Amino acid sequence: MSKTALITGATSGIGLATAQAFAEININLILCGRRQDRLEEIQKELSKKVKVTTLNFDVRNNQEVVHAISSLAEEWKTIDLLVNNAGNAHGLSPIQDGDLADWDAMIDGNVKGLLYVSKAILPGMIKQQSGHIVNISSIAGKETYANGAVYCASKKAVEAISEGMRLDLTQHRIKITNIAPGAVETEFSLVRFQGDREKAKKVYEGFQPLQANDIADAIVYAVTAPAHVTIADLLIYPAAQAGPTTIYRK
Ligand code: NDP
Ligand code: 8X3
Repeated sequence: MSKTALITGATSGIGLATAQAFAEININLILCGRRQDRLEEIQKELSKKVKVTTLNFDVRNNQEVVHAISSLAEEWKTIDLLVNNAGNAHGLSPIQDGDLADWDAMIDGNVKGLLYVSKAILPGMIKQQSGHIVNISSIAGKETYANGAVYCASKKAVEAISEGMRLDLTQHRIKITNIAPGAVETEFSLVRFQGDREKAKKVYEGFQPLQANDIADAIVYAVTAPAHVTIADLLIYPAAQAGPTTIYRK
């Protein structure tokens, strides 16, 4: 029987590429995000291959999360795979100049949002005694870089949550995969720099960054591993990258 995946942040970048890759291997999709027009467009595209439904909610709002997930029709209630991908960086500045709204957006979205969604999905997985959660962390979760303290803190939290989830949920036959990408060319930098296209473009200049489908390939590898294998943690760089801010550019 086909599996069902719920993917947060499926409206662009890594989440969208993962949805497309899952559709290729016959995984039915619950696509989540806030941009309704994109959810509808992607549903239309991927429905040609698998069953697709969409949920529009902000991961920062637990009421919205609980309402959306509990509103799923009976045929969507058995969720085999959860990809906790929604998240972004907001701003890049020394801690003393940090903007409170940016801090809230990162801590509430990248950390609390991931927890809220997991909390809503876990009772079903525990009841089934099976499941697989993929948490999208970052190189920022492994090493802190200047001007990125709060984003890095949010991703270090993701790393700790992945470890803790594995410790608590392995006994329920739920696998946890933590994936930490380096520089991936998505809308990530556009969001970080509040829509400044010039600034966002510069992040990826002079080297070949990862593309969203490179990370989707790794997610597919993790979720299709044999039942007795857990891919616990992956750090994935573009070939030109050697550290969070060490990138060899032409
Ligand atoms: P994008 O900006 O392209 O995608 C972010 C996705 O998250 C969008 O689909 C967006 O959907 C969703 N999202 C953001 N905030 C919320 C929210 N509050 N509620 C619901 N959905 C939200 O970036 P990426 O694909 O690059 O980012 C995906 C993940 O990968 C993030 O967790 C990011 O931190 C991580 N990452 C990215 C790297 C990179 O270099 N690009 C490297 C390492 C990790 P919508 O706006 O429709 O809600
Ligand atoms: C995204 C990669 O290096 O901009 O998590 O933090 S980085």
